[in-house]
Formats: sequence, C-alpha cells, structure tokens
Amino acid sequence: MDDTAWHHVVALAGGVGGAKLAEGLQQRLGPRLTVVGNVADDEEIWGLHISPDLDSVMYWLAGVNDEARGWGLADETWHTFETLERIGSAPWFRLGDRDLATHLTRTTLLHEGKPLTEVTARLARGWGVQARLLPVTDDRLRTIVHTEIGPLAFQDYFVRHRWEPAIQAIRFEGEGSAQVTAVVQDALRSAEAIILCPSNPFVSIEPLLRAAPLRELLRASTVPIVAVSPIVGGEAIKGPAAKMFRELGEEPSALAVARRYTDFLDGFLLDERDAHEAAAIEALGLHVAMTDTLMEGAAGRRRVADAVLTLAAALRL
Ligand code: FO1
Repeated sequence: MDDTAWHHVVALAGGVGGAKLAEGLQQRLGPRLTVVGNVADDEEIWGLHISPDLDSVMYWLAGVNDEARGWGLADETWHTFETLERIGSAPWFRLGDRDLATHLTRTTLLHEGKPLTEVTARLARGWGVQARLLPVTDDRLRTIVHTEIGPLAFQDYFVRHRWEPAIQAIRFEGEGSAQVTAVVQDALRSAEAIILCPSNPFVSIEPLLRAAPLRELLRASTVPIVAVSPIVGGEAIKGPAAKMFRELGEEPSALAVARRYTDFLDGFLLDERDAHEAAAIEALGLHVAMTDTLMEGAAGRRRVADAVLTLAAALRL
C-alpha cells in the first residue's frame, strides 16, 4: 500500500526505541502521523519540569537528536552542568545547555497554567516537528520502580542507579485518576492504524496503557493495531527491558512481549532473527510479519516503518 493511502496513523511511543520508529513513520506520513508519548518518566529537577520521553521523541522527529547518546541534542555543550559540579551542586542528571531551552520553556508555560498538551505542541512547533506529538495525559502519572533498595522514581532508578538495582515490581502513581486527554481520544478515533513502537513494555508502553481508558479504547478499536518487538534475540536493543523481564521472573522474548497485548493487538512485527517464535505468536491470534527491526540510520528507520505500515495495511482489508 503506498503511503498516500494513509490519512492518519497514531503511534504509541516511549523513549529512544519509540522515537526512532516514530521518525521512520514521519518520513512516510509527515503531519498525518500523531505520536502519543509517555509522561510517567517526567521529573522535577533543578526546579525544571523534565519530560524525557516526550523530549526524546521530539528531538528525533525534529532531526536534532544526538544519535550516539540516544537522548538529548546533537552538538550539545555542558557548561551549565560542569559549572554546577564546579560549585559543588553535584548534579546526577545531566542537563545540556541547549536542552535547557526546552525545559525552561516547558516549566515557564506550565507555571502559567498551560496544560502539558499545549506546552508540548508549542515546543514541537518551535523545534520544527512535522508530526503531531501528544502526551497521553495532562494529569500526574509517574512510574515508581520497586527495587531491592526500595522504591525509586524512574530517573533515580534509570540514571542515578544506572538501572542496576534488581526490581521487584513497577507501580504507577496516578493510575486510576490520570485520564487520556480528549485530544488523544479524538486522535485514536480518527486513526486508520495504531502502532505500538518498540519501547520498553514495562516503563514506556505500560504507563501509556495505565492512563484511563486507553486500554479499553484499544480493545474497542476497529482499526489494525500493530506492535513492533522491542526484544530481539532475547535481548533489548537498549535499556533495561530484558533485565526487567528476568527480574520479574520471565525469560525475555518477542513472545513474552506479544503476550502482554493480546487483548487488543492484531499484528506483531518480529525481528527476522526471531523467526522461530513466529508460530507461537501466531498461536496467540496475532498476524506476524518479519523484517530486520534494527534501525540503523534513516534508511533503517524507514524500512521498519514501511514494514509496520505494510502489516497494518494487510490487516485493513
Ligand atoms: N539519561 C542518562 O542516562 N543520563 C542522564 O544524565 C540523562 C539526562 C537527561 C536529560 C534530559 C532528558 O530529556 C533525558 C535525559 N536522559 C539521561 C535520558 C532519559 O533518562 C531516558 O532517555 C528516558 O527517561 C528513558 O526513556
């Protein structure tokens, strides 16, 4: 199916893995793409409201991201951070000089009482993003990782403790009260396909699903819903997903990911290295397609976007 046939596609995305596929989808769809982003990693640091997952997606969609680091801006400088260190403020969370412009703008607009949805649209416009970027909720929703050294806010776990502490459970503060915004609900209603990007199932996709009533909306959806596996060859491409599976008592695999979404998912894009899992995933009632899902460079991101749109198109018929 050529891309002109798509009028509106919605992608659910978390951090860097999600940002890469979102960028690949944007290459094909431009403003016909809406990305719904995770807010549960958000953190108040140095008096600034940081939205790391929204910023990862925004910077990749704007083409200003630092490819090697994965997060933050290309050509970044760290004078503010180094000066904080110099004067003994010992920051554990690195804030780049250019990145600060985003956090200062977000914090100022939020203090003026603007909802995160409006603030995010304003920032995305400022950075020149083509697709639409929406936080899943404007309400407070935070991932708390319960570890062997106690409960940790997500950035504390992920950055300060470098995701080393073994986890016992993951909870979401605000679950039950955090509502999916009206704008996101409208976007889902007009979507012709919904894509779950290859983000961490526990701390990127799950917090999205805990905004009410997202999971019910997906179950009720009549359009193809397709996920891309974040686990390849039993490992995560980046980050703690495989380690979390093991610490929660499950072997990391594409099948283990697929099993989490069978109540609403229609299709599953598997990495060709995991072809041996295809039959078991199909046995869950899912349509399986395969490709090289490692997104190296713009062409790699476009390839995976094409594969996921082709699978969605096949499910549309
Ligand atoms: N990740 C790190 O590993 N170390 C950092 O110091 C760090 C700072 C940071 C600042 C702004 C931002 O938007 C993201 C930042 N990240 C950092 C990445 C972030 O912790 C993760 O990308 C997401 O939260 C996980 O998806």
